[in-house]
Amino acid sequence: MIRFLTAGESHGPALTVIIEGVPAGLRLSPDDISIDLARRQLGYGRGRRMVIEQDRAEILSGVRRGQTLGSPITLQIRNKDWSNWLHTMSVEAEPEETLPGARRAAVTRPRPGHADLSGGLKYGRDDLRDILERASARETAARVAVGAVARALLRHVGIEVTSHVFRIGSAGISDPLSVTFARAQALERDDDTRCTEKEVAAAMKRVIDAAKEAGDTVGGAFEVLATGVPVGLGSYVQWDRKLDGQLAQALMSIPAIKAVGVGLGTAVGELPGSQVHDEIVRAEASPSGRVPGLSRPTNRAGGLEGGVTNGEDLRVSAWMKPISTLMKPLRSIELTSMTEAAAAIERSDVCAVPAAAVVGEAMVAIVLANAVIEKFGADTVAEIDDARARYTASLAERLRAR
Ligand code: EPS
Repeated sequence: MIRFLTAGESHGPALTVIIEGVPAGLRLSPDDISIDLARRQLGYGRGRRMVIEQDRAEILSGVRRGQTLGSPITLQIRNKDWSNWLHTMSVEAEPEETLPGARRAAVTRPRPGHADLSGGLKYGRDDLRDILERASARETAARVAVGAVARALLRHVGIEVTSHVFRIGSAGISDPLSVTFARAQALERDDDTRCTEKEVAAAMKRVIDAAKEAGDTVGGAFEVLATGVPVGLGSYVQWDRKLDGQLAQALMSIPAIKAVGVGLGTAVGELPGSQVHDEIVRAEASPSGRVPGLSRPTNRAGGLEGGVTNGEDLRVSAWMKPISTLMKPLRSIELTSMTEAAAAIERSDVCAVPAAAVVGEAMVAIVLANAVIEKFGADTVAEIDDARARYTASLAERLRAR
């Protein structure tokens, strides 16, 4: 099982992550990770921090001569911005006055929607900076690095993961399921909305511009797709082995995500069964999917039935709330005097949905990599290859034409 722990404050020296359980013999280079880190930094509506950073992961352990060793992999992403925060973020009780960086006042007016208030009360901190430094979505850079490692394993077994943004505020695509994997994957790496419809993308940018103009922020929704997923990952036999449940938890753990859907998502509550379920036909009639001899003319289930992959493309969506730092702040409380005051303003993004889609890809890749390991073995990629070949042969035999 792949486990990982991230550490690091948004304006501390670095983000660090230790990943355990990656099989030995997997090809991995720092460049594989940098590509995804760069994609996460993009997006129309991002703030000034992304101009400062150029995220790169150093591999400190677990990889030698281009291959994983089976031992824990340590990755470190340095925060370039740290040089401006040495005084504020000093670990010393009395930081030296010579340390560079602004002398920042304590944050004492919690932002509605952020972890500021509940985190400050939970951990007994008077300066809410102690909360926001770790609650910041900066931490998702570390997760994207883990996702890149998971993606390397998935690629090895023929699974690709991509994403597209289908809503930003009032602008959106009405039928996200109509966007094929190939269409989403064909988006340019530096596409700044990750929306596949040109006109909708332009409308999304207008929505973001208007929010910025108004001192407001805007949320949206994205879909993560995986293709080449074998039938039989996950299980229905126990609640915590259901892959849809694991995917929902993984996506909901991304900051600001408030809802997750699989396939049709919430529409399943409005439609009759005949318009929700995907018929099973002989492959000759409608070739698709990865079950030999069988096919599905539709994929409303998003590739999951009973918490188990069914061979169709995996399709999971997530809805993100608007970021909680508003340049025209909402009402809040000055905690030092318990009087009403406008919420604090921190440097922030107007919209981070395209970046969240890249984080979504990472979280889905991590869950899928674990499911692959659970089904096919965990020590070496050679063992995984052997187990996959046996499974594929047994499926072909079981479903051969009679
Ligand atoms: C982020 C880095 C942060 C924020 C953003 C995400 O950097 P800074 O606080 O220095 O501007 O831009 O986080 C938030 C919007 C938030 O509310 O936490 C990043 O690397 O993605």
